[in-house]
Amino acid sequence: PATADVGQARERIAAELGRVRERSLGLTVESLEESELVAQHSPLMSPLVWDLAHVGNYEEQWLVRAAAGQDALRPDIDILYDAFENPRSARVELPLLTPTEAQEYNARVRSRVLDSLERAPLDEGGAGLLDGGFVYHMVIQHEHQHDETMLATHQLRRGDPALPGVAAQPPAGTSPPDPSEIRIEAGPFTMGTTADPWAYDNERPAHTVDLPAYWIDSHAVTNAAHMDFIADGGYDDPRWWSEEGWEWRTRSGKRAPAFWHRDGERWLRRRFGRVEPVPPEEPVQHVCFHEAEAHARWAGKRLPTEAEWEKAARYDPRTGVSHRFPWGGREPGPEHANLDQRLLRPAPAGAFPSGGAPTGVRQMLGDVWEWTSTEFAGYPGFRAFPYPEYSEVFFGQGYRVLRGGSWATHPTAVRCTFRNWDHPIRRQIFSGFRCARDAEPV
Ligand code: AVJ
Ligand code: FE
Repeated sequence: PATADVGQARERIAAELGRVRERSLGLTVESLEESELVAQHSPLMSPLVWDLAHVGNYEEQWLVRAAAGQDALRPDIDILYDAFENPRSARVELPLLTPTEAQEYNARVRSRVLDSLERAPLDEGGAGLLDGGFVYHMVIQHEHQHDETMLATHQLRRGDPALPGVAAQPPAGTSPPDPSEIRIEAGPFTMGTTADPWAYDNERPAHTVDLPAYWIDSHAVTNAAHMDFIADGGYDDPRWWSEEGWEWRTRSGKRAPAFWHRDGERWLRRRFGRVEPVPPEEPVQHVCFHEAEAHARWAGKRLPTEAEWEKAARYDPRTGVSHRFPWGGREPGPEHANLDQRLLRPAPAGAFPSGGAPTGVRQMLGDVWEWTSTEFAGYPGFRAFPYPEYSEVFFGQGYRVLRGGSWATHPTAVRCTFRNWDHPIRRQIFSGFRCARDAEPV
């Protein structure tokens, strides 16, 4: 039976590798001219052609060299695509591969990978690179994460739309969220994971966390609620902001989420090159941690900790079991969550009743990444694997954890244990939030 399982695992890996590459090409060479691929659309982002060759170079380093033990194809370009050597703002100045060269390089790497996959011992025991297919999953997720980053670059670019426009159509089963808050009783739950062969080092190991009772919103904060915060003078009232947040607010001059602008009485937003009225029922998007925190305080609440977020998302109070997804163990489908770049926008609050958690919270996965109050750090017993530059070097640097993935996240790159992080001032990512508050003990 082990042999049949390994055969199936290889097929799944090959299929996922093919799917993610299709997406990367769709967001680059298939949607933009060469001049736009090599351009710097924002100092916050890489030129898209950098992301394209970077995912190929990462694949070469991990699957051709480390996993298959083969000689390097292009050791000379490692330095160009090293994210630590080159800050995003400087990548446009590098002697990068052209879009055509990048495509050819990626294809050469890929054919080596598919060859060696046939022989890869995926059932290898212990905690090796190949165990359970780990390093392949890591490479697939890495490319999907860059695809989401590429979409943030698309959102920042000016000019005619390059992506299809998508109308706001509430998915079937959408109804106003009710109740608006859920009480989670005090008690321990299992946070993180030890066994998941897709989990990054920062999700490990599984450990017990005991939380006091708290309330958490059943859905993410909507544009309507954020327009109320704005109308109530929230951006001009230092009472709601932390000292650091107020510093950001005054220095930046920002008074609304990114990509919003005022048109008389209305708020409009630019979405991938098209302007539309801000849809009131959608989760607010493109807010930074400081804006999320200020809004929550204005509402008489606070942001959840990441433990509170994870417990609400995956803990079943009836059985005491923590699940991989809010709805259980089944792979995410279109009925569960707004993932996978299907809608190209968040779905209204109250969508996806089939994707709810046993606690009653909705839309924990998909729609918008949710800021938490927690600073990114390692769990007790953390061990960097397979390299410290994925997570460990970001610990204790003031990054805040975001949870749950967005509409732009691929299903293989999110689960209830998945941890994302960013600087508290960043808002070009597909970020929103939900609120929480302490509960009075019963
Ligand atoms: C987990 C999204 C913060 O983009 O910086 C990509 C993912 N790491 N290449 C990032 C990542 C290496 C990472 N985030
Ligand atoms: Fe990367």
